[in-house]
Amino acid sequence: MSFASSLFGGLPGRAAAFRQAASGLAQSIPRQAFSLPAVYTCQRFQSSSAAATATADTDDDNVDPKDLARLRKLRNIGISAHIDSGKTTCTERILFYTGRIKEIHDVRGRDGVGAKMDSMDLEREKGITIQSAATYASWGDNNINIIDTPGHVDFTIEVERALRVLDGAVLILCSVSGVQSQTMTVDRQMRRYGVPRISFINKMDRAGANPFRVIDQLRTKLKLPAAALQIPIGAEDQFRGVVDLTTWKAYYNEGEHGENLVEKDIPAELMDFATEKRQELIEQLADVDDEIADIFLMEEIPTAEQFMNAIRRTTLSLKFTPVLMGSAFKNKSVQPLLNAIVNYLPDPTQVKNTALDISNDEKPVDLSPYSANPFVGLAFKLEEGRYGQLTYMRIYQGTLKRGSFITNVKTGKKIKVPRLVRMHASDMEDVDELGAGEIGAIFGVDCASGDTFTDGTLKYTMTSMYVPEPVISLSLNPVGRESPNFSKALNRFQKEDPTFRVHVDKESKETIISGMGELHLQIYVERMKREYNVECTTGKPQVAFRETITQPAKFNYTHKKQSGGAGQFGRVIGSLEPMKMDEETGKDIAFENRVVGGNIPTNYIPACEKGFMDALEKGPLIGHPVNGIRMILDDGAAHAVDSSEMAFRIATKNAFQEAFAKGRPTILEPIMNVSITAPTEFQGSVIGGLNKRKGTIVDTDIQEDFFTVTADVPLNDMFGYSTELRSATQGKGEFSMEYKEHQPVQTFVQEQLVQEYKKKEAAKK
Ligand SMILES: Nc1nc2c(ncn2[C@@H]2O[C@H](COP(=O)(O)OP(=O)(O)OP(=O)(O)O)[C@@H](O)[C@H]2O)c(=O)[nH]1
Ligand SMILES: *[C@@H]1O[C@H](CO)[C@@H](O)[C@H](O)[C@H]1NC(C)=O
Ligand SMILES: *[C@@H]1O[C@H](CO)[C@@H](O)[C@H](O)[C@H]1NC(C)=O
Ligand SMILES: *[C@@H]1O[C@H](CO)[C@@H](O)[C@H](O)[C@H]1NC(C)=O
Ligand SMILES: *[C@@H]1O[C@H](CO)[C@@H](O)[C@H](O)[C@H]1NC(C)=O
Ligand SMILES: [Mg+2]
Repeated sequence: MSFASSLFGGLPGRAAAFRQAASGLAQSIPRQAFSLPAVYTCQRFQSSSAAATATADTDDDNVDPKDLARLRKLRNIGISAHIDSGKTTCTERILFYTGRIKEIHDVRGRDGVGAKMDSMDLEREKGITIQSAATYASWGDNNINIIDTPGHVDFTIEVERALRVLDGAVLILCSVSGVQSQTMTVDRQMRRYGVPRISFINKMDRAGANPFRVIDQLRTKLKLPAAALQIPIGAEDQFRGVVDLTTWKAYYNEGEHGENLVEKDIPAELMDFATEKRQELIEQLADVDDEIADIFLMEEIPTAEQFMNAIRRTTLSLKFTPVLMGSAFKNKSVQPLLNAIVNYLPDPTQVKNTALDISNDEKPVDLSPYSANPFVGLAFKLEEGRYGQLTYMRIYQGTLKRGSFITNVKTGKKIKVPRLVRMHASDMEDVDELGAGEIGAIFGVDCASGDTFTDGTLKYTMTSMYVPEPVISLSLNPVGRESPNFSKALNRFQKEDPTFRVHVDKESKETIISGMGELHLQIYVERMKREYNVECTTGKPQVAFRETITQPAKFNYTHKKQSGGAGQFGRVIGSLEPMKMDEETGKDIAFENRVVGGNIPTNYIPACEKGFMDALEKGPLIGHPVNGIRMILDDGAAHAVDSSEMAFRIATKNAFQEAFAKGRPTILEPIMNVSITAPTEFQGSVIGGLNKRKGTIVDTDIQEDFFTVTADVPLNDMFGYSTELRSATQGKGEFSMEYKEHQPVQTFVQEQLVQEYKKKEAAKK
């Protein structure tokens, strides 16, 4: 029986169709697909994707065959892509076709219910995803854990932590706007964690849909060897189904909800095009796979199974991404995506995960994803709920049982697992145990995001995830009576979201919140009001400026006070110099002590370093944090009676400020990578608008009726851009932006900022 030949036999009724789909699928997957040679195990957290040497399969010998069978049928996948590409809509269809939910509710649907995965009120109102949500479904006898992630870059940490713990991903693209700058961000995140992915071109029903242009962009913009496994039948609002180039059949969705996937012969008029695209697929695969290369050289056509095995091999080793297409909203061609998830994305045994063994000098150790091994799990996400903290956990090896004891490796604390659940968006289902490779959540356990848990016999920690720096901040003032809810809410948000920071300005005593963008902060302000009944007024959003110097400067500073009482004396001599970010440590500030001969007694050196840290907090120019500086302490002097830690701390701080002024100081501002897509008729006004906002155009690209322009624009000049773009393009333009780097502001801007700051400071006195 060839793959999918008996798929969807056309039995009446949805349930029957599901069963049929499921069993047909399960039988039709060739064995080999699930027993790939070890070399195809994909490597996580290594830069070279293809270099697969070690393998998680090494101890297969003593693995319980039942456990192995379970793992082979498990997929942990994430759905990520740029904003509004249809991730949540697609997940909703997946849940429906797998029988997980009984009816479909659309994002911004007219019924006002909202999609299952967008469970927060605010998400349903705004029609966007804010928090990633986890769920699970079964397709045939395969179990799939799914995390739907937000697309907006303000919530990028949600994507980051999902990709950290998932084995594979679906990259969704829009058939019209294609690869956008945010797609590139997601692509970088996927590469960072070495996640194999399949691509799904959604919205094939839209006017201007062109999947092959999108595939071109995958190749050129993302440098991804990609090829379509399907071609569309009908276009735009006539889009009816797909031709599968590997099985050489056509598939249509029939039934009220598109629940019957009907297999037919390829329409005659599409034969030529299908043949051409199949050849393209063979050529792309031949580039990255030896078996297909041989078949290609012999000018033969691979069988469906040869195709499938090659696509699986190359996808797992990150050499290829298969491209599928459909329209989630129109209930078209989602089932083939589910089949592809099972067929082409790895099971947990095919992903290598590494931990560091603390009891052995942090030596890397491979984790082995079987239930019989000692338990190792990573807490990757926290949520404060009605019943206490909900901790999402990925189980890397061993079994997590309700009532068992686990140890937090960082704190050494031993805790009992009071309640264990599987998540289904905001609902949960209690379970007694979760096996290796699973994703679930535990209740009522206090820990931090990124903590590793073990059964107590191992001292392993997993590497944590990448956390980007906040770029924007606001002052926040509660209205009316002081309520403990204000700080309660801020503490909770801070704990849940590492990209959200709170601090109190020492002088103004105002609470300052910082995060990844205006929307990010707005959402928290709104949640304070709804969930904690604390209404707040906010100050004007400020970009996260930084201060630095551009040339070295020396200091020789004496702090001296001898008027009555105990005197104070401390002298520090040395220099400041600009410092680039250290690639390894990620640090761009350093304090170096080169004092010899005890001119500053060693016990005062830490106080000097503290003085340096004090000075970094609030830069001399406009009171923003100082970065990119190394302070070198060469020499100094102390007094037998009058010197103290305090005296050296103050001396160093003042010395820093004195030298800073001589180091040609400059203000740095965040520069954003902005990408705009709109119909070509608006190109002039869009580019004019960017110029007004001090944008530097990096690239423009015209594809049929649409143009895409990429520009570097200071974040400080991007306030209110979405409104401007909407009116400049009659609502037809879309834009996305992400943080690129900090760059010096223009001289006149610096002068302006400094004047403003001086005025504000003077007003305080
Ligand atoms: N025409 C068309 N519209 C679609 C399709 N899929 C989704 N949409 C619409 O696109 C909009 C965004 O869909 P979502 O599913 O919320 O997109 P998302 O990727 O989850 O968005 P974020 O989570 O906010 O990043 C909604 O209005 C959907 O109805 C599709 O296949 N065709
Ligand atoms: C900025 O965007 C362009 C095009 O979208 C891309 O080529 C570039 O890599 C991006 N750079 C950064 C730092 O994000
Ligand atoms: C898709 O299926 C849902 C669920 O039954 C239905 O409400 C919706 O109208 C369908 N959409 C289309 C375009 O057929
Ligand atoms: C504080 O927040 C809780 C919800 O977390 C809410 O029930 C309570 O009413 C709030 N208290 C006040 C004084 O608003
Ligand atoms: C530092 O200043 C002191 C007093 O102002 C002076 O005696 C000393 O020579 C100076 N040292 C250096 C290295 O300039
Ligand atoms: Mg969404």
